[in-house]
Amino acid sequence: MMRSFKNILVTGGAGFIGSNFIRYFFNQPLFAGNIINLDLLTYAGNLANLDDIQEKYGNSRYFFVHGDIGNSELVRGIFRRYSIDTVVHFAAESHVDRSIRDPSAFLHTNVIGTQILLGIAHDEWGTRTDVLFHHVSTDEVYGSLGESGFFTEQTAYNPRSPYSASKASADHLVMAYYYTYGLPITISNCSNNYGPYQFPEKLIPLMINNMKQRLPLPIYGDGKNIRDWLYVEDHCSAVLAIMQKGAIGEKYNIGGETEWQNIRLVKELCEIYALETGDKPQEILSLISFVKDRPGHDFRYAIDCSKVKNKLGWKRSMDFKQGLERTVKWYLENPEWIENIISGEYKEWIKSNYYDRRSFSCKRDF
Ligand code: NAD
Ligand code: TDX
Repeated sequence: MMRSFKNILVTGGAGFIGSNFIRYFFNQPLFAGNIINLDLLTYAGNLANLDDIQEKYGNSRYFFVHGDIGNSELVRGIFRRYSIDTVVHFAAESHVDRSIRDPSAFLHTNVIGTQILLGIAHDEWGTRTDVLFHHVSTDEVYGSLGESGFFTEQTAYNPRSPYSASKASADHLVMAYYYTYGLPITISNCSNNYGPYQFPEKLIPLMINNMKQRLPLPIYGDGKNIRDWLYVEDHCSAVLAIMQKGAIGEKYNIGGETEWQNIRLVKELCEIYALETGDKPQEILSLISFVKDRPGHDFRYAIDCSKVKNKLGWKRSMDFKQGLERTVKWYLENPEWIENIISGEYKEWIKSNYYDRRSFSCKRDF
């Protein structure tokens, strides 16, 4: 059976994955639903990510509401005003380094905010079964792998950063609302995403932006940590497959089956960047700079995504190198997007260098 959706509340829809998801959804010719995007527009939220959607569907099928998922009066009002039948919950504080510096916003949004959304969905929906709460989570809840092995849906949770601890708490609350109150939920745990509109604090866009500005490319530790990469649209297609066909009360791992050491990835990015710009590869590669490691840096993430592939027929469609080329091109072709973001609060954040990075010397005075 294929589920259908009428009025979808997307939380965090002005962020990286949320905005890609909203665009992906409206590009599916078979979907006639409406989307209500609730976003607090923190430093990571950017309405410009959805200018095209606002222009095409604004106030007909797409509605933006500025606010906090932790504001229960606001959330309840949205459920009633728009007769919400589906929630896709992306809103979160999402950057591990920020969580190391100050976990409090992570608890507010990722834990309390998620509980408030769940509570209101339960209140407003009662025992309805034609509704769905899909929670978007991360593979980081499983902790850190050694050289071998994969995270499956049965892997025990072992979060090791304040970010992953907050996401793990949220996942547990979502399951608790299913077991205790029968709320119809699904959860996805995805590996590292990359692609257009990603905030330049995350590895790939940070490196591209630093290449442009001829700033050092900071590699934490020895660069041998491994991440499993997935193009953002492939994450969106997996979320949609789970919304349509996922079993209620179940979780699905999503991954790219594309494991790369950070140093190999950054070198590859340097080569692609040089090819696109005509710069000398050696000049870009020479920006690589090893810096103090992230505290508690998880060594390796690797996802076994056979459940979503076998049960729901999902598969990724983007080849990694092609996806990297497309991403580098997008950042080069959209300099004003980056310029707008690298102002205000983010500028202050870069200036203060996250945490102590004595070996990281900036060539440029911000
Ligand atoms: P992001 O930081 O780019 O976007 C988060 C969005 O949430 C922003 O628009 C922000 O304004 C909004 N937001 C933050 N606090 C809010 C609040 N209290 N109320 C309403 N809106 C709020 O994050 P992202 O990378 O797009 O990640 C989206 C989701 O996917 C997160 O839940 C994250 O944990 C999960 N995830 C991300 C990745 C990844 O690689 N980026 C991988 C797996 C899972
Ligand atoms: O400057 C850097 N140098 C560096 O070596 C940055 C920003 C990162 N790194 C390393 C740390 C990680 O091993 O690169 C890897 C990727 O780092 P991030 O982009 O910060 O991602 P990660 O910590 O793996 O978490 C991401 O994937 C899972 C997202 O930020 C999370 O929201 C998601 O849940």
